[in-house]
Amino acid sequence: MSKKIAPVTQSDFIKAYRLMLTSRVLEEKLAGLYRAGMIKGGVFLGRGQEALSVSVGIQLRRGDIFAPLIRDQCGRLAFGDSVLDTLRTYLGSQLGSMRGRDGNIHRGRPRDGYYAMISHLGAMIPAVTGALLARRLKGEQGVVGATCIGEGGTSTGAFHEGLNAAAVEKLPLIVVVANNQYAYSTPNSRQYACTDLIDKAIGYGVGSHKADGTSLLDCLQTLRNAIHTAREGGGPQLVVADLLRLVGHGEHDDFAYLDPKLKKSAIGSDCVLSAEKHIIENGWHTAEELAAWRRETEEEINATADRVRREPSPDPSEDDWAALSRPEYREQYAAS
Ligand SMILES: Cc1ncc(C[n+]2csc(CCOP(=O)(O)OP(=O)(O)O)c2C)c(N)n1
Repeated sequence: MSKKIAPVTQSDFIKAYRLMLTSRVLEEKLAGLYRAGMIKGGVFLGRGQEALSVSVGIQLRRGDIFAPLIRDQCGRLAFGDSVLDTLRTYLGSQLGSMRGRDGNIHRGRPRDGYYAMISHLGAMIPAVTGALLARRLKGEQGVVGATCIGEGGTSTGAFHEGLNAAAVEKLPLIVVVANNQYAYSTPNSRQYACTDLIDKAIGYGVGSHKADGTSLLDCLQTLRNAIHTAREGGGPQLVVADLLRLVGHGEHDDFAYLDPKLKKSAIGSDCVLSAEKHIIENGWHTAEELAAWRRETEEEINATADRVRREPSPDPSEDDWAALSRPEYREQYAAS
């Protein structure tokens, strides 16, 4: 590889941690609003996956492609989504970029490289593979495309077809697998038979990177390496991070199937708390300062939610149901 990969600095770490904190507090708010009956549709949280998710979103550049999945609230914020637009989408505000039409997680800004997810597991891999091929055919260079998936999604045909095609074409695709031990209630022992998911990289002929999903430092450095390698022409890179989903599949799921041994194991630790420990132990900030950041974040998110709850909802009989891709909506969307 031509250029040296810079190590993660204190400032990189703190910037990523602040986004993790925002994401965590925002998701706690979303869970509360869901329980209070104020959110229609499902709420799927990324609690425990923030370190991995932020490490993808924050290290991509303008012009890159990011295709997040349901547990990537943190990566979305890191890639430029806002708390305001997130709350507008969940609360069905007509002023949000999805104009109150979305089922909470399919939001995106395709023209900024921020793709709206397709729910069918694995489908974003061929979508990003195709987009990268299109960019190559247009002569664009130096662009990478990253997409996230759970270990359950790696069992689909779309995962196989997309990754195989990207490997054959040597496209700059980064597939980030959050191995959170359960696909809904299906444990890993019923999901795949290889020893480690990362072994799949050998079969596809792509680069492989293993990360400790509970460690922000390790996730940042691993994703930095993977993104750099893909950008420099190394072809697709498979990143697998081991961690534990710290909540149910969605807020409707009580997670009664969780094996308590996993919760007590090393992968059961909370990446937000581990990042805070790292900051305090290195003497970068005190526990009091971190507590103040959390209070400020909570105040800001509560105020934004109160504002959004006063905004109008779409009126189904009055709404223009034309696609959001129409030029007039595109303009509004770009301005929001
Ligand atoms: C092709 C396909 N099959 C089934 C589903 C239903 N489904 C939605 S999420 C989910 C579990 C996903 O597990 P995993 O990929 O491990 O991601 P996690 O939810 O653990 O983050 C399933 C089975 C789907 N969306 N797409």
